[in-house]
Amino acid sequence: MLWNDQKPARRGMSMLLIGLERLKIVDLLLFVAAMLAKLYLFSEILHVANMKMTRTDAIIELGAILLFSFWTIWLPARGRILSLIMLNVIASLVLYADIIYYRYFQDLISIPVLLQFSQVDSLGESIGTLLRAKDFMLFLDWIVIIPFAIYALWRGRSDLRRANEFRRKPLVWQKTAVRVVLSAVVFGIGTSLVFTNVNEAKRTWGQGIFVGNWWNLSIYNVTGGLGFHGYDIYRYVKQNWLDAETVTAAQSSEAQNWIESRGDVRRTLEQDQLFGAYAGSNVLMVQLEAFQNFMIHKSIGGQEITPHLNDLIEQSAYFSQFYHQTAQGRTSDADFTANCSMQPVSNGSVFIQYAPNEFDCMSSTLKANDYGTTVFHAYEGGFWNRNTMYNNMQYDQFYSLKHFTMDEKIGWALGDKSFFRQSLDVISDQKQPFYSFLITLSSHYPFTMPVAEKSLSLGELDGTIMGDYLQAIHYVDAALGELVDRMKAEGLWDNTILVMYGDHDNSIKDWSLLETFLGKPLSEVESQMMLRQVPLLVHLPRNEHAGTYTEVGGQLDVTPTIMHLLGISTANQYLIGTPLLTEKPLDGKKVVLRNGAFTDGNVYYIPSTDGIVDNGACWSIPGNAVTDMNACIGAIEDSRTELNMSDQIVMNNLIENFKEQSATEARGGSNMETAAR
Ligand code: GP9
Ligand code: MN
Repeated sequence: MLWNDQKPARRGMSMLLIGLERLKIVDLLLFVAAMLAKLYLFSEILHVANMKMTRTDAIIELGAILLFSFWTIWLPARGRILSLIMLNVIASLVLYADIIYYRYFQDLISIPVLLQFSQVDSLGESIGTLLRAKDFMLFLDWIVIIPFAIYALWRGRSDLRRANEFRRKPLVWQKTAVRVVLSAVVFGIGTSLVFTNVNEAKRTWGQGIFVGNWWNLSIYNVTGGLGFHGYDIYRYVKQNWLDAETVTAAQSSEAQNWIESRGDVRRTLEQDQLFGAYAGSNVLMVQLEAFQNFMIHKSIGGQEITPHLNDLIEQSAYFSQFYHQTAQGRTSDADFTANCSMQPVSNGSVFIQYAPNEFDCMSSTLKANDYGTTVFHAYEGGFWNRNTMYNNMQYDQFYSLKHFTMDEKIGWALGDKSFFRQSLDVISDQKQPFYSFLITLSSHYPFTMPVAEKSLSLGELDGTIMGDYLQAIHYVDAALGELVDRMKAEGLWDNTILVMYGDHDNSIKDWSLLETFLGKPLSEVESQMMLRQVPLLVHLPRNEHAGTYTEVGGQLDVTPTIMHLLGISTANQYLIGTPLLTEKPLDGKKVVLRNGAFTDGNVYYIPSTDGIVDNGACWSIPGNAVTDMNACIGAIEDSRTELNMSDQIVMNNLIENFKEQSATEARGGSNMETAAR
């Protein structure tokens, strides 16, 4: 007999190997069972709120396992078994890495995260606190399969040869035919299990998840663990290779000249009186969730909706014609446009798709100018890929949900009053000067507030989504009042520039509710402007330069405005915006919105969805009527150029090239100088 001369352990291994080979794809079935168990365990260990594995999830996982492993059927027995073991080891390690990463970052590992290794590296020091004994269960099967793999590698070939010596061998074509048909069947089953269910989710409860791409966990919720990584690889390859358009040298230098001309505009403004008037001040900037400009100075049932902001406006520079410039990336776009002064991309979010790229954001510039830089947002750190993007934006520290004590639950997470209170506890101890960026959340759609915080009498808007919005804004306004009081109490009021702006519209689609609230019907241009306008307030030490500024501006102008006040030159930086707070407003200022709309304060161009210029409408703002297209035509061209140039730069990471080029030129210049001397 084959194993008469073997020790019992080796004999067992040998029998197992021969048994698996004789029973054909039993090894594949064992692999599927082990992987399913692991993925179930994975979902239990992660324990993400509202994401328990359902029957449909298990079916999708099963399909994904089949797609992951069907190709092993092409291989001869030993190769197939070893490949399945290899797949098991890879999948187990990836899932384990996900678990560790999730415990720290509340997200799953993706390729861009791996490429930006310094972020994963920050796990290093806290790794001990992230390990749990129960994680061992993920590797239980290794107790058998690892020694078995070693045996199969070492003795497998000769065992199988000896066992098969006296068996009738099928012809090569028979073997090939069986393998091709079987693998095609397994592949077909896997594809249909995954895609039928994922497409159903995309059509129903998961609409927009793959377009918005806002959180890896939301994608995992649809695709499962293996599916998420498959999708992540597809997303990366598509973006970086399949869809990647190469920029020619001519296009790159066109984009460089264009953006440098924006720097030239800012350079001329450096002669302005206000340039550097607040050098060395702290900067505290608050991005307000869904806070629209039409809330300011309004009352309902005799009560002011934003009494604290209305008071603060008296002491601040308030921009009443200020626009959000966001697209699908919503909150993350507002963050990007206001901090990095580039247009968002039209599909998806820069935070998700281009997080590792080079930008000249306020945080990195201020850090280079010896500021302490922190960002605060009381929600999961992985949402909108913030962990990765904030790392790239060079914040010293990101305070996400896990850093806060949940002592006031409102809407998605922590109430803004507690959020400000706890953030100020950190800020007041920070080294100065600092840049602190706070992102609120309580007024997020659908504006669910606890009864105790609903203090407005709403009349006919009671019980409507607009009514809920007003209650939420009223609460946020009170929270802002507390923030100001606290800044005064901490001695920060007179050495800090306080900036506030709304991130985007409130997502209420029913215009009639807005008309009811305003008590008048709105023309198309009025509704478009109302939808896009958010407030911008800049409070300066000693209430200086307070007043209402009616010149147009947008989120891309926020960083240039603050840098101007601090006297930090952005003339050589790659930013699109221009300072809004200057002694004399800039001539011909325009705000370009991502959908191709623009305004200069006199006209407002509403583009048509087909992109044909003439199908859009050029509105006169003072006339509240459509006017001759000639009043818009030149600026439409400029707006399109702005969007194209910004896309070229953002999507091809051109800022990195521009900087390398100027560094080389500078080196060349100094070499020539040395040679001349
Ligand atoms: C969550 C918050 C909400 O972190 O940013 O994002 P939104 O849905 O408004 O884009
Ligand atoms: Mn938002």
